[in-house]
Amino acid sequence: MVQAWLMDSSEEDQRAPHHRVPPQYLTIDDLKSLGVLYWKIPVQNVDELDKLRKERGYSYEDVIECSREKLPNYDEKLKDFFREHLHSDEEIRYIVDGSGYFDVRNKKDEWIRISLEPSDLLILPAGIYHRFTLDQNNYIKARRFFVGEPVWTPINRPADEHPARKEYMTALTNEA
Ligand code: KMT
Ligand code: NI
Repeated sequence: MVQAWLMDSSEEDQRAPHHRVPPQYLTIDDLKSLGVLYWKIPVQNVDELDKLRKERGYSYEDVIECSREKLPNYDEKLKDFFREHLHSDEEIRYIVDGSGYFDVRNKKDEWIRISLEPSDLLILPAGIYHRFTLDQNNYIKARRFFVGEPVWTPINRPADEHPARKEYMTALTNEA
């Protein structure tokens, strides 16, 4: 099962797990309450992925492979991924190889670390502050989905006045 936990406050090695002591895990429902959606879809289960794609209108798809060999401007890109930001659209990643961490802010503005591996599909809602890092395995390959023409632009924090942020905050407040 996907693991998610509250991070400690150490700024050291971003690729380390950064558990609190003792570890504090979160459930998929905890993630859901932040608008973060998760599915485990075995790589051979093409039908389930297809169904989700149709339901959510994901018309665009490509693949991103994060390794020094495969990702152009590797160092710069990884630095940008780890800078806290939001997007005006969902960020959808389906992991097919390797592993990595998506960090998202909870309602108390603490970091939650979500550990992803093959078969994990994660959807971050538009407007959530987040970041990504490789873990100590230093490799991930993911399928990216998008509704329409993709926009990958990160909007770095602070972006509290951004319409997507405002909408996200409203959705969070209305959530029970
Ligand atoms: C992103 O936007 O942060 C990424 O695409 C990271 C690599 S995909 C797991
Ligand atoms: Ni992002």
